[in-house]
Amino acid sequence: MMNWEIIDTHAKQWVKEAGERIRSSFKSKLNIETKSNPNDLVTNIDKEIEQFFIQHIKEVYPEHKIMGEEGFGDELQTLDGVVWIIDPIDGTMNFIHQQRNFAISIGIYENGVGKIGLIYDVVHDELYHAIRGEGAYINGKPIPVLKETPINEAILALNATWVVENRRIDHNLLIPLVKDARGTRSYGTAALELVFLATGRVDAYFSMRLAPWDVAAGAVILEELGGVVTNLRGEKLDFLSRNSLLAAKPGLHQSILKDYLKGGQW
Ligand code: 2AM
Ligand code: CA
Ligand code: CA
Ligand code: CA
Repeated sequence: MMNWEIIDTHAKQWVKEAGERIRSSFKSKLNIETKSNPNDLVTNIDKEIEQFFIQHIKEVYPEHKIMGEEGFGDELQTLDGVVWIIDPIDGTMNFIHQQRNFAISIGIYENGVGKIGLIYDVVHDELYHAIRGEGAYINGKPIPVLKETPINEAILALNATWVVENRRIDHNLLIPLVKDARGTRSYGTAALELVFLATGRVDAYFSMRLAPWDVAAGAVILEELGGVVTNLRGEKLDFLSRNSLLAAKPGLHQSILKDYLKGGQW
């Protein structure tokens, strides 16, 4: 039997320490590089923090596997065993431009099933956290389970780029959804958007394309509270590839799928 409490204690300790390193980095000059395009950014801190986690995990849990955004982890073909899915800084653009609205995100999975989710809002010193079957917490305080919200009272988190004309997607189907919702918000960090949903600050979050490390931790936290996390076709996510995402309060998830997204090419 895996002792998730002990793994969780280690993970929390490392996340806090990594957060402290990130806060200290605000004093020094960042080294910024681009990845797939001029707006896809990475810094020396993203890389350092990922390496920091890998070093600790490998030392204490040599048999665990690691999937990290910046590529210092293992090359995984399966999710067999225990896999740490790590985004050292989710919201790198915000980190660089705003020094806020970013988070550390760590999901710990066993044979593809989410066991632990940790999302640390470094600047606000807020740690969102769940162990499967034990509820979800913010700085140790239980988060209440989610209540249903109808679409006309819902705040949707989404990135505006998905609603403008885009050959890859059925953006026309999103227009009625955005019109019917009470409001929209865009935070530029999937991990925090998922915990804002977990705490009821938004009611649904969707994206056309996210990587496993953007969602792995948030999915564990949300599902503990009755939230529903699927792709835009309503299917289970595949944590070995990129997925679209619809995460929402329980009734709202079903109605967005049925009343707005059904039949779309996602
Ligand atoms: P990142 O900051 O870790 O890269 C921004 O809306 C959200 O999408 C962030 O969570 C961001 O994570 C993620 N993101 C940014 N660029 C992306 C890309 N090229 N592919 C997939 N996800 C991306
Ligand atoms: Ca990135
Ligand atoms: Ca990310
Ligand atoms: Ca990242």
